[in-house]
Amino acid sequence: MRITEIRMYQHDLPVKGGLYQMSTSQVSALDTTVVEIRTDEGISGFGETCPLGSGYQPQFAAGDRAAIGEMAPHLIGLDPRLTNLVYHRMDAVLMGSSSAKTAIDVACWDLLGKATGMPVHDLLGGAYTDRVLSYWGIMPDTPEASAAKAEALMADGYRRIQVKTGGRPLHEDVACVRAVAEVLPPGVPLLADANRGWNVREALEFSIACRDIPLALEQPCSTLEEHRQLVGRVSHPVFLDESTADIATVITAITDGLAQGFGMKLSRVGGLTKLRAVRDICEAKGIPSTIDDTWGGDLTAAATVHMGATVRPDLYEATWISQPYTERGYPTLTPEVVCEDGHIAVPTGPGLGIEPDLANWPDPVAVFN
Ligand code: 0XW
Ligand code: MG
Repeated sequence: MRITEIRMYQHDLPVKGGLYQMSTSQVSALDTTVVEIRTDEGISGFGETCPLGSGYQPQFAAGDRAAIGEMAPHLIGLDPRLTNLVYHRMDAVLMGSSSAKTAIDVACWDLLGKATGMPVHDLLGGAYTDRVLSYWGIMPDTPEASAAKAEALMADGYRRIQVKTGGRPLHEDVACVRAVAEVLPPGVPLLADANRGWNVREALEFSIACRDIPLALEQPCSTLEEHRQLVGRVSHPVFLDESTADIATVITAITDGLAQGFGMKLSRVGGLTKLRAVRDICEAKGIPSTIDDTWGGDLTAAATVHMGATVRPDLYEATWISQPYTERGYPTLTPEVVCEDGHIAVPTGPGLGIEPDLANWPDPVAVFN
């Protein structure tokens, strides 16, 4: 099988309710890029990359499209089923750009699955479950509203809660997290996710103020060096998210005791090929992790859910997908990947198990052949 053409599509995914807010950035619509890899055997594979605006990670949508355009001409003629070799070529052509590489890498896994008749979760070693747990990030609000939201989420079947913190006076974060903790049933994991919004002093103060609450701090500070200063000084486990840009950083974070868990994102580490390695390293070291992405439509959701289902259950935290937060996705011919009762069904068809409805999509923004 050979790659004959690569097409790139663009969609806008408006945020339900108009705004998604974190400590240091907010977005109202997400600009997503879908890659279609066409082959000489008449089948196509699809992948997607959808950064959370341009202020969340170094990657941004227009940059991703430029990066895909830089790499695509060099991939024509390769066998897409040989995912490591395709990756090697992408790395030879362009440094970094993990989120652009994700769209291409996932499309290759989709093709490998379609070519073999196997769903991606089987290619990744097999799924432990046919539906994965999801979780919800409660945006900054009053303690009363946050607690009410947490109660509603419990009634909806969610069993893991993030409270977004940072970007406001620390005592407000403490009050909110405390109010949410009070209404959560025992055993429901609670994370205070500052999305890099605190300095070291704030992270230490928050942890001291919440010492009696079982929770984890998710990406409290910005840099690895700041997180190094938290080791042995905070009362809570730390989950790293935005810092873990690649496999080497994941290894450092584990080895140096900087992270007791990860909020892991597909397009940050560079696709299923890289995330599979991260999954296996975490398993070897006994480190729990979520399997998420920054945003995206059904293709991204399918890719993360396939991978999430293959994480050893005692180390699997949950998979966040953007569907409950997105006004409208892009047309597909298969049922949408949706979160119901706080869980997401793992797609069963070959490859990603998602078929885009190309007849109802806009024309590609670029075609490479
Ligand atoms: C809750 N998320 C997975 C969605 C957004 O991408 C941010 C994020 C996080 O944990 O930071
Ligand atoms: Mg996070």
